[in-house]
Amino acid sequence: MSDTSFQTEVSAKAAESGANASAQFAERMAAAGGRRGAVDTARADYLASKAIKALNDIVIEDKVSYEEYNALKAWLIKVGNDGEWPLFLDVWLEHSVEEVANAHHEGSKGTIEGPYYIPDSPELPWNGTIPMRDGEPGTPLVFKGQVRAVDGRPLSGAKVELWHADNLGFYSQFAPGLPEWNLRGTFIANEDGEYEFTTIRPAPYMIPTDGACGQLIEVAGWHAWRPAHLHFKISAPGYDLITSQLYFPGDPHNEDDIASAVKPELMLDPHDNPNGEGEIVEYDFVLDPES
Ligand code: MBD
Ligand code: FE
Repeated sequence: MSDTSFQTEVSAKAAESGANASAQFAERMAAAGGRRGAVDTARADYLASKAIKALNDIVIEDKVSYEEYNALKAWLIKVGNDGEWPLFLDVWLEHSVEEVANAHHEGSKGTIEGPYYIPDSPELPWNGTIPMRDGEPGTPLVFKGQVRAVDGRPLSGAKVELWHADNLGFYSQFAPGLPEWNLRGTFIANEDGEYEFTTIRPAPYMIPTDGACGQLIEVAGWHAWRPAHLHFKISAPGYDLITSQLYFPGDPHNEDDIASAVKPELMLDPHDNPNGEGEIVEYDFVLDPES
């Protein structure tokens, strides 16, 4: 936590963060016993047939050429070689999966997890400071609020997991030169479900431009930006876990997030901290009973 070499991060490469994201995901799937049983034969037949037909329809309708077909083939191979399947799927597909999964929730809105979550971050008291380097660059941000159930009861001991990019837009364990748990922590709410902790305001995030996803963005004339965001997982026994992200007003990419993961309910309202150091913001989380 005393490393102040902020230079190494900027040499982050897609292949490295992609390989890390792919390995992390494989590890978590293996720990969960794999997911082969998650899709039965009838469902696999139905969904795979529908997906293949959708692609064939595009080829016929839009008269896709052999040049275009081979460009696609080369690009798909590159997505795998760069380890960017987690990035590609989480940026361009996960938002719809999240919408379907949480449509029934009456409590706080959530949004996508993205490729950079790491479970089991260090546990901290309800009012701690997230692990960060000495002199961590960025505006200090005090984040406070309460975890409640939809019936209004405070959820004592709820877990508030937070992870986010640093002031250059890099995530620990996915960019070189950062301490393992930098800007990752699990706060345990007090008896009244409250938390009040200090972190720093993250920078907007540009997805890696030197890999397959960056190549697609460039050839299609898109941009690679996500607005600055804080990632959360909020959980308490007997309640559905919420995966969320919170955003800052005025970010130029709140309206055109490459990952389509911004919702009006997820906008923060930070103010200058009366103690003169950075900003303070309040945000509560409301959990649905386990479904
Ligand atoms: C991120 O930080 C992120 O949150 C998502 C969804 C995709 C890529 C990078
Ligand atoms: Fe992110």
